[in-house]
Amino acid sequence: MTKTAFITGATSGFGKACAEMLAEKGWNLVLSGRRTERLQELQKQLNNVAVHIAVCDVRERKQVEKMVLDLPDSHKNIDLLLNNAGLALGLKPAQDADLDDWETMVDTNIKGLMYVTRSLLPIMVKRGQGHVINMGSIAGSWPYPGGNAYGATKAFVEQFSNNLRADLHGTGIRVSNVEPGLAESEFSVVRFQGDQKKADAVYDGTEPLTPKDIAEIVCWLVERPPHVNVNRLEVMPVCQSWAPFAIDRH
Ligand code: NDP
Ligand code: 8X3
Repeated sequence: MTKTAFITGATSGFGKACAEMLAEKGWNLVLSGRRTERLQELQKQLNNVAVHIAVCDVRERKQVEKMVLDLPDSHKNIDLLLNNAGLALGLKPAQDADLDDWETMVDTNIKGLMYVTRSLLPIMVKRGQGHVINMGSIAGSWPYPGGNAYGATKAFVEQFSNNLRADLHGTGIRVSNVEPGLAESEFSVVRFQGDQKKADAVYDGTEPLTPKDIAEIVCWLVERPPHVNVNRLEVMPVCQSWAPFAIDRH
């Protein structure tokens, strides 16, 4: 039987790559994001499967609720919810950071993810099957200078994922948190407010993860047998690891 995936943040990066890979595997798709044209282009591109477009700003609770209510019967039975929409804004230390940026990250990465999850879960629970895959980050476990509110939102995603597992005990629904490190997408262009040069510098001289790497991981997770739940999966490119603790010497 054909399966259906609901992907937030499908207009770019990880979300788009996951849509492409799941379509190759024959999944029907609900593709969500704010940029309508990109969703339409992707729908045209993925013409081997049934794609429903759901234009939505995940920060808007009413829009999210309507998006779920408006799902056509053909796309109501969600087997995979990929909570991927998210962003980082800025890299300034906390004392200089823009509070509006912090609010946008909280509204998108935390509240948006909660709205989508809460709206779709009853459908999944009723069916007694499904998989929620949340897009966390290494930033949720490992602090770095300038990571401040972004890292904290991803720590929320990790703990929310664990708590979802506890609540969904006995329902048959799986929950996984994917925690990628350095990966090249539009992430850094967004973080640096459109400054492509600054964004490119993040990846200069490195071999970062690609959206395709993440899509392969998402597909692997969802293709595990139904009795197997991977709770969290942290992945970095080989070029990335940890640094020593910073010590301020006088
Ligand atoms: P991209 O910037 O390429 O993609 C982000 C996606 O999120 C876009 O499709 C965007 O769609 C969507 N999005 C952002 N804000 C909203 C909103 N308010 N409402 C709806 N959709 C929104 O970045 P990535 O693919 O790299 O990021 C995907 C996820 O992975 C994010 O949660 C990010 O935090 C996480 N991540 C990224 C890493 C990286 O290094 N790239 C590493 C670890 C985690 P649109 O603008 O059309 O609305
Ligand atoms: C994105 C990875 O290290 O830029 O979540 O925070 S990092």
